[in-house]
Amino acid sequence: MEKESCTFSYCKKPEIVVHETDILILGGGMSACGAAFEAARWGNPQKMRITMVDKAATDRSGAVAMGLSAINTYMGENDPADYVKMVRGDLMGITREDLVYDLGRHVDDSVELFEEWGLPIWKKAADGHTMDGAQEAPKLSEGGKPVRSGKWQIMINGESYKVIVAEAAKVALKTNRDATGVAENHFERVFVVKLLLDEKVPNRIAGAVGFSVRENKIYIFKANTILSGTGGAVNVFRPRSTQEGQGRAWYPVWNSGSGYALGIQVGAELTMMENRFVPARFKDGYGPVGAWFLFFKAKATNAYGEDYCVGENFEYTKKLYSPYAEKMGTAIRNHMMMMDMKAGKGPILMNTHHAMAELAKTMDAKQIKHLEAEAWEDFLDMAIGQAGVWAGNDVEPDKSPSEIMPTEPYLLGSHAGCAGFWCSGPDDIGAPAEYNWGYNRMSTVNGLFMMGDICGASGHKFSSGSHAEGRIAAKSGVAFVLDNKGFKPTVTKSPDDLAAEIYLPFEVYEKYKTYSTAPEVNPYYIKPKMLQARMQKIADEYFGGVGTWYMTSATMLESGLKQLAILKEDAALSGAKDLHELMRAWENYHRIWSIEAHARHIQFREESRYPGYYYRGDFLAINDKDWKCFVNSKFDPATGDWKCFKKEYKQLIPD
Ligand code: SFD
Ligand code: AMP
Repeated sequence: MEKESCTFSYCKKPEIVVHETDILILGGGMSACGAAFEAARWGNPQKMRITMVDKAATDRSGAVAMGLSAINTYMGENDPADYVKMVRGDLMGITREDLVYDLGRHVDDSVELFEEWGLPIWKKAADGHTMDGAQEAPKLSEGGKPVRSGKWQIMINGESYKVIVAEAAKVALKTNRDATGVAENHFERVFVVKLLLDEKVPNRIAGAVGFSVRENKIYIFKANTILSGTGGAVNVFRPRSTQEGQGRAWYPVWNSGSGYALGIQVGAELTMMENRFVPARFKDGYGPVGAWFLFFKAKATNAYGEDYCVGENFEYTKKLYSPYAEKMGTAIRNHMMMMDMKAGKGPILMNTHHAMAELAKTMDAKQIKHLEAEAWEDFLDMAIGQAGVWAGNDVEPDKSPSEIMPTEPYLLGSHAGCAGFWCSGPDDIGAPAEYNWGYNRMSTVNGLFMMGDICGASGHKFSSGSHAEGRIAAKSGVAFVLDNKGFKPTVTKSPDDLAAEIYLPFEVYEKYKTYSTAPEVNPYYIKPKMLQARMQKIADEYFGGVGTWYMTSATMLESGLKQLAILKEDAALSGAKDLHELMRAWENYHRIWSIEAHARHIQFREESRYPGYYYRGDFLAINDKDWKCFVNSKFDPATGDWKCFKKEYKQLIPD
């Protein structure tokens, strides 16, 4: 089909805003809010201009939009070296221990700030009983003891978690406006479409372009450095939910792979993109299980009341996945759950009723009532839909068990997954030169930093760690700007050309919309909803989604990648009828880049490193001899080539 271009003959030309800044923070989630706070702290005295751009409203954007009921990374009495051991064990032996250690030694400072800013954190009373955040107790920074659900996790009343963290970021951005006299430096509801490389200095970031999802405006940001915290990729695989329920997934549906796509397209090196996260979740509402396993001490069993992580299942698992099976990490637990489901022993049940009966043994009536409220609040704080599913199905957690099952796969690097970019680490903990070639958290593109979900090979940061990582990146970003003070970004592509590229789906739609009677079906364009369905079907059926029980192979990947190449061509013919669909069109485009990277990495790694997340049917076991290494890749923006290669793994923290 003919290549379409936008000459604004059919759609209206948008207003074009050019904004210059020293530091450009992309995203407004946990890492970006941490970055704004820290960048202002170091940048304000230097009169550095700091700008944040979020596709949504920062108060409720990103994964923490609904709130959370636990902070999953708080060191407290623990040693960061033990944290590294836990992360290494959970991520099947391969992790960037320098990045993980660095995060461990900084994360508590962020958690203490959250409390300072008003987040209620549960505390242990002197007699050992639990006090929720409403009760008066010393702060963590004053020696208050948090209520631990697990070794690393602490309980919070977190419905307003994101609003609290966003407020601190917004205040920081305001202090930067005051320090620099800039009129506006916080752009909400602006979707970033692509990054711009400098046209004079090779491999050097120069800016980003995006569009308002509310007004007819294009934004061109020119920057000395960019800190990207634009999150992971959700809805790349066909979700388990169908029809109107498709708006529900565990991870946030609005994190659409921008984080990956923006960096890939300018040639930033990726690491461990073969990894994904398949969480076990309460069925249909996607309610998290951690609080139930760790805090309420509930046990999950098959339909016959049997523990699926012991006996024959475990013996078989050890044969293929030792010595990692013994760590009983997230992927391995999933794997054994799937074994029972495939053997017809489902549904898998979380025995909430047994757990609550056990806890109630030592409680009076009032305390039992409180316990019931906490069980509901666990979901009301972070997965409200799950509370709806319970209410709609007459489930009383103290009386009956609830079904759990593995979800569709998500790409992320801050929860129990590690897909992301290869970033430089700290220079003071003995890491090899390949791990530390520049500024902390800088990608292989000069001036482009990665944080949170997209800083790779360093999972288990969660909300608090992502915030802390944003702060680490921002401090390095400030140093980078100071060291490159004279830099003037060179972007020769005209603002009109950039606007035409972004608005192409409008032009295509307006040009052809009368060629058919139903605007959803047209030979000249594809609407975002249909394109997304096609992408999800390819990912699900060829790259190991729920439809194949997470199974794929060299031949399946090859076929799927062929289909994806055709889909990518068709994506250039996306049609959008309004700003919302324009965003959907570009989100899809970002998702396609993310899933392509994922498939290419799985294709390269000839083993099944993450059973329970995905399987290579042609290499079903783990093969440490050949594959105890990182798989990295790089797309070359000049030639369009994409290369995968091995990178050596070095253990820095002894067992
Ligand atoms: O229970 C663009 N997470 C949990 N962390 C915890 O500490 N405790 C928990 O209890 C956690 N659980 C949990 C969690 C997440 C979710 C969804 C649920 C439950 C239901 C994980 C954390 O939330 C996660 O680790 C961090 O939030 C990751 O931080 P970061 O900064 O990497 O991503 P983000 O916060 O999602 O923010 C992304 C931002 O980017 C914006 N954005 N902006 C402009 N242009 C574009 N093209 C953009 N694309 C994206 C977004 O708007 C957003 O602001 S539990 O399951 O374990
Ligand atoms: P989740 O709610 O599943 O996202 O988990 C929240 C936290 O609890 C994360 O730190 C998980 O790694 C941890 N977690 C969840 N389930 C278990 C389990 N069965 N055993 C140990 N840790 C768990």
